[in-house]
Amino acid sequence: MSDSAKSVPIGQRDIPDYPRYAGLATFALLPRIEDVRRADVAVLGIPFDAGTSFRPGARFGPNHIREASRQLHPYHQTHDVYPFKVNQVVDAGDLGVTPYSIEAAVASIEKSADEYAEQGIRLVTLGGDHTIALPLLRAVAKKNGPVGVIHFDAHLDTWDTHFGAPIWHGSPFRRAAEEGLLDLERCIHVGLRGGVYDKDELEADGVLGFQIIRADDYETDGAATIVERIRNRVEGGPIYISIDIDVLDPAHAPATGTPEVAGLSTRELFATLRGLTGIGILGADIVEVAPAYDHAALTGLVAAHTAWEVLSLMAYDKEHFGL
Ligand SMILES: [Mn+2]
Repeated sequence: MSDSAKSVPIGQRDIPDYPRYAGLATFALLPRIEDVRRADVAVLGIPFDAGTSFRPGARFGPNHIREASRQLHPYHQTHDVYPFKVNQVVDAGDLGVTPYSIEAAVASIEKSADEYAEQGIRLVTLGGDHTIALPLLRAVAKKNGPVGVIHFDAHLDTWDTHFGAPIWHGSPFRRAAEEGLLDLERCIHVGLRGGVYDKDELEADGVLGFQIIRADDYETDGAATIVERIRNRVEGGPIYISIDIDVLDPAHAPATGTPEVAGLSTRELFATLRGLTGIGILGADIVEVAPAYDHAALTGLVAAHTAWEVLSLMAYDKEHFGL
C-alpha cells in the first residue's frame, strides 16, 4: 500500500452480501478507533445518567444511538460532502465511568477528553445526561481557551444547585461560566420553552451572559432568520455545540429524561444546523437520549442523524474553510 493510500480515511463497513442490520454496531458502521492509524473525529459514548433530575435512563443512550446509526449514509445532499471521506471518523466506544459518584465520573470524563484533545482528535459525544458537557467543555477550553457555545435545549441548564449538588444535568453551563470556560459574548441557548421555576432564573441566565432563542421564535421568525441570529452571536472564534435531544418536540424525540411539549421539529433543528457552516466546531455532544421511553426507535434515529449532521458540518468546514 502506498503512503497516499494509507492516508485515505477508512469509511463505513462495506461487505458485499452482509446487510447493514447484521453484526455488531459501531456508530454508522465506522471503524473502531483501535482499527485505524489516526483519527480526526471520534464518536464517543458516555453512558452516565447519575446527574438526572427526573426520568433516568440516558446511560443506555450511546448504544441505542449506535443501533439506529446503522442507517446513516455516506453522502450529505445539502452540503454536497462525504463526511467520512473528508475526516477519519471513528467509533471510540464508551467511557466506563462510575454510576455512584458524580464528581468521580466528571473527573474521569475530563481526563479522557483531555487525552483526545492532546491527540488533536475532536469529539462528538453521545450521552449520557447533560452533566457530561461540563468536563467536555473543561477539556476543550483547556486546549483552546474560552469557547462560544450553541446550546440546543428546552431548558436553560444554568441552574445552580439541586438537592445541594452543584454538578447535575441542570447546571453544566452555570458551572462552565463560573469556571471561565465560556466566551460569554458568544453563547446562545436555542429552543428554550417550559421548565422554568421562577422568572429570576431567566434574569440570572442573562446576567451570566447568555442569549436566548425560544422554540416559539421558529413560528414567528423562521429557521433562516434564527440561523442569522445564531451566526451573528457566535462569529469570531471556534464554537462547541451541545444538543439536548429534548430541544425537539416529544413527538419527534419522546425518549428523554425531561420532555417538554411544543418543541422544535426535526426539520427545524436540521435547517438550523445546516445553516451553521464555516463557524469552526471544536466538539459537540448529543445528550439525554433515554431509550426505555422510546417508540419505534424514533429518538435513537433522530439522535444518530443529528450526530451525522454535525459530522457533515465538520467535513464541510474542513473542505471549504480548512477548519
Ligand atoms: Mn439539558
